[in-house]
This record gives sequence, C-alpha cells and structure tokens, in this order.
Amino acid sequence: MASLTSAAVIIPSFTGLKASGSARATSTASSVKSPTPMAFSVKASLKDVGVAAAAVAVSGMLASNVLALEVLLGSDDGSLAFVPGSFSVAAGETITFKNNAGFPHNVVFDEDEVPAGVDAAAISMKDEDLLNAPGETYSVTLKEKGTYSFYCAPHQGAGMVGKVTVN
Ligand SMILES: [Cu+2]
Repeated sequence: MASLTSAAVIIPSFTGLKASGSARATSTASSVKSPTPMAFSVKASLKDVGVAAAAVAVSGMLASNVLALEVLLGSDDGSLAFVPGSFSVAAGETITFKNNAGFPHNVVFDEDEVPAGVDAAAISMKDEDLLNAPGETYSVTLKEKGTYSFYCAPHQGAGMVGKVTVN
C-alpha cells in the first residue's frame, strides 16, 4: 500500500518533465529540480507513515495480547482462589487459567450458572482432571454472552470459586 502511494506521488514529477518544452529550457531545469526534492520529502514522510503504521501494528498486537486474559490458580500468598476471582471478557476472548500456588487445581463451570444453551461440561475440565505442575494451564474461549460461574473441584469447599461475565 505504501509502494502504491509512493508510485502515485512520483508520477506527477515525470509528467512535469514531459510538459517541459525545449523553448523554456531554463525554467524547465528549475522546474525539474524543484519536484525532485519534493519527491524525496514525500518519500521521507511516507517512510514516517510506515513507521507510524508499524507502531500501530505493534500496539494492535499488544491489545490482542491483553485480550487473552490470564487467571492465576492460587494467589501469590498461597490462598486457594482464582486471581482475579471476578472479571469480564469479550465474547471469543481466550481465558487461560494458570497454576500459580496451592495446586492441584482445576476449572469446572457450574452447569446451573452458565448462559442458556451453553454446555458447561464442554467448557470445563473434568472433575477428576487436575493441573498438578507449576505453570500448567487450561484455556477456554467463551462465545455466548452472559455470566458464568466456575469453581475448582478440589477447593470449592474452601471458597475457590469465580465468576466471568462475557460481553
Ligand atoms: Cu484449587
């Protein structure tokens, strides 16, 4: 796209060369000279635009990284909790649950507290499946908007429950 634009900018300088008649050789020389630095300055500014576009692309990547939400299983002080315990995501956003402390943990969505039509089992780990190792993860993508409650089967009684709102 940048190359298309620079080609379009360069064409007028060639047109300027063609238009210059031999009768006005002196003024032609000056008119040829002036478009050239302009072309350079336009190129330079296009380069800046390219840099700006790259910066936008990078910030877009950063934004998409933010869209992949990470929830810690077990807080840094060792409490049996999801951190954060209550949060919102966009529909289709990936939530990654990551073993942090106090494992084994797992992630089970409550079949009575998910939006209508959502199969809780399909988005949950099995009750008996556990994340045992440090840093082990379970990722899930929720597509239906609404509120979902989930818990860690081994620690539900200890209050390791969470809630996510999909917008
Ligand atoms: Cu747990």
